Amino acid sequence: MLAPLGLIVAFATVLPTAMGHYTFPNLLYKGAKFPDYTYIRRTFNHISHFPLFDLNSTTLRCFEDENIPDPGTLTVKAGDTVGFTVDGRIIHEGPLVWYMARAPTGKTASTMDGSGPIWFKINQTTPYIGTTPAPIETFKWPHYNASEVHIQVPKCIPSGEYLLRVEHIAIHIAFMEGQHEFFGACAQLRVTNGLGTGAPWPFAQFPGAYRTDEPGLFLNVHDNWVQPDRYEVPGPPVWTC
Ligand SMILES: [Cu+2]
Repeated sequence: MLAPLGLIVAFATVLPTAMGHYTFPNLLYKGAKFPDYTYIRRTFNHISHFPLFDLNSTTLRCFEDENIPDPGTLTVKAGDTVGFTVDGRIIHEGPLVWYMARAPTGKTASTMDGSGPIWFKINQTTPYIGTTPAPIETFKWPHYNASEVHIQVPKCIPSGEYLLRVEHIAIHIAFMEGQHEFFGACAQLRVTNGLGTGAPWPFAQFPGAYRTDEPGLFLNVHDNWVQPDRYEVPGPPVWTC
């Protein structure tokens, strides 16, 4: 299936992974950088930096470690921008995807478990075509090599307690089904000043939102990949105010 050049490119891309992957340990807000896993649920890979492969795992919800202490909930205003640091930088090709989920009745950002169809997508990135002719450079991803990522909390959501979920999907070896790599984390937010005029939709659940054989997770992005403009980011469409 693979041309020799594709194989070489693929392995060249895989090599840096032995040096480590990436996590999202610090929340950034209004110029502050909070300590590791403050307002962010500590992730299962906080030491190993390993990716998550299993799309049927409940770990996909927040990449959460077992028996974590409550990291606390940060109060922000709707419309504010918050960020996550990337420990290790985003060293793989793939989309950066953002979701939020409101705490169900009787739950808070710290007590909700992220189960059920409660997640709405607020942003995602798509590749753009580069101008350099080298195979890897014929396409680019907006957050490749990023050490921080940022997102605006939608202005129109109702005030309330939410999880904010950041996810990077690495697809550099996704020419083999199931070899997508998922990285992510959830921040616990108390959103104030929400206009409440927007009704987020549609909702997804984890696990359940993704399939190993969908076009955005099972494809070869190497060897002069010709359709970056048609890349289909996994999951539901983005909802905006
Ligand atoms: Cu990797």
